[in-house]
Amino acid sequence: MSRFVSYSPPRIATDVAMQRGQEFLAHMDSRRSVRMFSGDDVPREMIEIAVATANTAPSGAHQQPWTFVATNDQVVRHSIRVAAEIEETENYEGGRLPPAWRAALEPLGTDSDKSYLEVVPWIVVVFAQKSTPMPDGSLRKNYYVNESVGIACGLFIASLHTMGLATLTHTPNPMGFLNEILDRPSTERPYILFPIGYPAADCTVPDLTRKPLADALLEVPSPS
Ligand code: IYR
Repeated sequence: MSRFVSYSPPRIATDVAMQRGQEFLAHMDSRRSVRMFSGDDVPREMIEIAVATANTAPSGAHQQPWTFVATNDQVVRHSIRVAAEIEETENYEGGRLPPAWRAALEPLGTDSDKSYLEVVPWIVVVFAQKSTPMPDGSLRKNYYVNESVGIACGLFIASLHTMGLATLTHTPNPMGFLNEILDRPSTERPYILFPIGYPAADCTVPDLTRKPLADALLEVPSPS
């Protein structure tokens, strides 16, 4: 039996709404993925705020199928770096990345060096719960897990950027080692690893542009 409560957020005047929307757009457009971090400390509360924001995401059947695992432990970050570099060395130097994939990555200048994993004060690994153990011992199957966790990660990134923090949607491949290092059950799959910190003073990012709105947004003409 569902229960409903009233929901009536205030209607915002269109001009004010568009102004806000434009400001949010400009803010998000100033975000870049970062691989060159400062080692400056980031208070735990900022990580908590970002995860609390992610935790507001809509999800399939409101199952909220995510676990955010945060660490600022030097030893854990070292273990993650070592394990990630073993996999990425196989990818880049061992020929596991197909040539077309390597070519697609070339403009980003990525390689098997993941030293930023030890520079950043925080790593947050997001796990997707394929199923969730319930208090009665049963296992609940979750729906639309990828969509739900992806949306939560988007909100997480937006929150970090709002606080002036930098991150990278890092997906060392394969990343099953994260279950072991972070002690997560086999019902959870590592989804994205976020190194989090301030950008290094001499940080550079690839000179990329975003595709024009006309390529991202199509409008279906009304049938005449
Ligand atoms: N996981 C590798 C390769 C990689 C893949 C994509 I798609 C990227 O956008 C960036 C990197 C790595 O982390 O280097």
